[in-house]
Amino acid sequence: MLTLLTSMYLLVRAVSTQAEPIRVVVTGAAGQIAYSLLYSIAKGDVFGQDQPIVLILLDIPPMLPVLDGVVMELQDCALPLLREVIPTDKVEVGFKDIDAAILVGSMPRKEGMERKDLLKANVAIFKTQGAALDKYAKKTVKVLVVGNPANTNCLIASKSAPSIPKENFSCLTRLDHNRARSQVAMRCGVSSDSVKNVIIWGNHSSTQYPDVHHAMVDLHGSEKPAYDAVKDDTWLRGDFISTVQQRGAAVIKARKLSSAMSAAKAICDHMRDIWFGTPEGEFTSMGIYSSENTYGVPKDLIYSFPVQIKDKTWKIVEGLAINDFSQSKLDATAAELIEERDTAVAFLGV
Ligand code: NAX
Repeated sequence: MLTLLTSMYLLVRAVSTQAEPIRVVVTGAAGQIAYSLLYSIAKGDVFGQDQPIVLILLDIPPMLPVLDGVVMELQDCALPLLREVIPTDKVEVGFKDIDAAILVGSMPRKEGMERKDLLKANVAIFKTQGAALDKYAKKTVKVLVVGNPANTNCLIASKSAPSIPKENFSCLTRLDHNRARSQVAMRCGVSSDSVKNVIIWGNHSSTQYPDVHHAMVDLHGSEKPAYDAVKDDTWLRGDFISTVQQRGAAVIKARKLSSAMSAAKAICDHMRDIWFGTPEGEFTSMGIYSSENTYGVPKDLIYSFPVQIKDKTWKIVEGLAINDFSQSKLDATAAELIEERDTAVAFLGV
């Protein structure tokens, strides 16, 4: 019996170690977020410890020499799951048959540049990349947009890839979600995993609405609503919200560089939840396509909602009570997204 069990175990192990590699592309791969991100992906933190990976690094032509350095470092990590690393500046190579796309690459804001000009430069990149995804990627590809303005870039990429389901596209608001979670945890003197079900609504910008009306805090064994645990409504409705909204700017001011380590961690959290699902009874935040006017959010936006994920499919958490204070904030961030979308669509003609 023991021998039979042992040989079955060895067989299962052999099969699992022979799993087909998945192809994952990271754009902006020579940039600072990618530098913090690639190691975690390559060592199995996102797609699983038994999932071999072909990692494709896409950036623009002047960055190819830098990519060579990143490739050497990945090789030098001697990671068993990493089957191949492909550096490229061509979308037809970068997006060929991919299973997951993490679109970080974008144009940074230059001095004196208007917000609208930055938006136009970036949505043009995401139009091209959306069209390339449509042409070259698997139809099951999961696309995560990180490059800013992340929501509108994601919308444009999705509109430019009509053969890929809109549900396969999402944008990163997990960093904001993690920031909100951590702020509440620090305030209550508990670890971040003692706080669950915070929500980021709307745009990944300073109009986003970090909402803890449905969050729960485990205060040393007793679970309480966040408002009861924090016991400071003024802070929760004031400084807490502005701290999360302005956190990116605060990091830039202090570090003279934008958030990279925390952004990379959030990307891993987001993609891992898509791949393996959210824990039972918990939800997370991500920018997804609004098709149903849920919570009064206009259709045809990429808007951050509370979601639960199962079998690689998200579902908006519905039926949460939204008070007037919250509703006005949901509406304000939607208004900004409508303006961004209309500017982008008029400019690109998509
Ligand atoms: P970096 O400037 O360090 O890197 C960007 C990289 O993108 C560069 O290597 C650049 O050559 C490349 N790139 C530019 N155009 C490209 C194209 N057409 N195809 C492929 N690659 C291209 O920026 P980094 O700090 O890594 O940030 C990247 C983006 O993430 C920025 O847009 C940033 O604003 C955004 N962020 C979004 C966050 C979110 O939560 N959604 C948080 C972190 C970050 O601020």
